[in-house]
Amino acid sequence: MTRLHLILGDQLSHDLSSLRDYRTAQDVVLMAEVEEEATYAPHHKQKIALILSAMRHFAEELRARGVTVDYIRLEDPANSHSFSGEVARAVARHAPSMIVVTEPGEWRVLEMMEGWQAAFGLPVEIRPDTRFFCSREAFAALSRRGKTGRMEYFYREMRRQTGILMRGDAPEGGQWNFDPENRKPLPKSARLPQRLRFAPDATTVEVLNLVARHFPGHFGDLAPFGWPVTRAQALEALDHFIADALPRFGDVQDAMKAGEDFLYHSLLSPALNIGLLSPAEVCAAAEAAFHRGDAPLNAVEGFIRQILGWREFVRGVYWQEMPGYAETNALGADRPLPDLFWTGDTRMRCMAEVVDTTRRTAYAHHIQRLMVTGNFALLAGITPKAVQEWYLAVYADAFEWVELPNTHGMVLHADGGRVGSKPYAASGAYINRMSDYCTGCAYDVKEKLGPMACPFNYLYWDFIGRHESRFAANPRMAMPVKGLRAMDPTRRAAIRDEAERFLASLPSSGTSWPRRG
Ligand code: FAD
Ligand code: DLZ
Ligand code: SF4
Repeated sequence: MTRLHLILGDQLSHDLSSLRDYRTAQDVVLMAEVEEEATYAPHHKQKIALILSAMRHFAEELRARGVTVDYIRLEDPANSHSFSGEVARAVARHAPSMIVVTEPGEWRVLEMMEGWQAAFGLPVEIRPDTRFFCSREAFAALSRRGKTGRMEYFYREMRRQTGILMRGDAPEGGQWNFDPENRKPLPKSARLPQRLRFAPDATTVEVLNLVARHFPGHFGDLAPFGWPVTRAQALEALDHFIADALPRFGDVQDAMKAGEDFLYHSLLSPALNIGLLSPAEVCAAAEAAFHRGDAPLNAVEGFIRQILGWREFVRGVYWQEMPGYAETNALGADRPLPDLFWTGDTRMRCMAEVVDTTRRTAYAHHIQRLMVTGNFALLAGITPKAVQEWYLAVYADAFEWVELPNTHGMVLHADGGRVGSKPYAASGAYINRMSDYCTGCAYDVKEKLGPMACPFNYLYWDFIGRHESRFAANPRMAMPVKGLRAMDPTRRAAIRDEAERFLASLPSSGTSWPRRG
């Protein structure tokens, strides 16, 4: 009897658990391009193009290996445009004895899958996603041992378990974490590597045209499109990063520069998250560069920590805390998302730069996401749901399992401290130290109040003031609370007024940007 193996757009890995026992003579793989997935969040045009092109390439690779692929294109007239609808139609076509899937990356889709057994009267086997270092069960077991409260302790446990960057029982170089060496601004003399981008082939060009026709109102530019869409391209991108960017990745990991989108970052998150690369092979490539003497330990440890530590940690938190996690709003933030997040129309140069990068590339690096747009959303008290929808929509690498804990946890502290022990709130001084944005900004980063003052300065103190009693109870926020309490009351009132006036002046249309054309 035929088994129906469903593969989703972020499951493009030949060693996927749902493909493990595929039988060439009997079984069928179903892949479906559906509008529901392109519109449940208003995804950036490049993100949709990336996934559809990579799906089409992957289907061809499967066929070349003798797999029967039932591939439903977006413009197929009979397309029902949802996963459930396409599984229902495939069940009618193939009369399978069972449905096999790998667990998805979103709670929403898992819930959908859990309803299929009853809906179709067939067994549905939902297999663990084995493409991570730490399974959901292993994370739960580590939690029982008290190892998942903070990323750092989870990460050390992952280092011990995998042996990555270990010398026996001790961390390579005698230290677990080299972060203090990785916070330098970009030197003026820095020579940035030429980044490897991939010219669209015929399949990608076809998909780019499809996206232009179907989703013209979505956020973001479609061209230039340079993301890897096959495993072969993703492996090339990995080699390029290891050789040309990893050696300098560490020192200036937190730096930002106007007009430079990528600096020394890997740009590998889209390929990792859709399954073209595995986290294990990426970490192994970085570790090998260290052992060859091609990259220093601070760079390699800093890079591996992002994947073996943060990426695995946020996935564990996502599955442990959902579905309630998506509803968290510990700081009671209730302001709508200002339109400038979509338009970039602001005199704040840092915000305009990051929104512009995002629009052109469907990418921004971590510090831009955390300390510019994220910091603004935190200080302004924007409602977590709106911020979360924005981050899920605008980045090519955005999938809820990784995006939600970064947004609700790391950026907004909406989860009350599950991901981070304190909010990453900062005034303009931080952005000035780590970037060149403030030079040429309409505001003055040194001014604290008045029409020329950098908005981050008064927004910062207003934020501390709004949450004074909560932060007073957090030892890691003791310094800013002390600073606020040392301020004279007239200054505090002026800060509150200035912040309120500034925030009230920001247009917010109340609806999210992209309306489909
Ligand atoms: P590099 O700087 O080269 O880092 C290497 C890899 O480490 C990345 O490819 C990524 O796989 C991993 N990584 C780094 N930081 C994190 C992190 N905080 N959490 C999980 N993995 C991490 N990353 C996503 O993959 N998808 C998202 O939807 C996403 N949303 C984010 C939202 C916010 C508000 C913030 C602050 C961060 C978010 N991140 C997300 C994490 C991080 O910003 C991106 O992984 C990174 O910018 C991707 O670029 P890169 O591949 O060049 O990363
Ligand atoms: C994001 C996305 C988009 C835009 N389109 C599709 C699609 O047409 N077909 C598909 O199988 N997957 C798509 N995806 C990825 C899914 O949204 C993703 O697999 C789920 O959110 C689970 O992580
Ligand atoms: Fe951003 Fe303030 Fe610097 Fe302008 S002065 S770029 S608003 S931090």
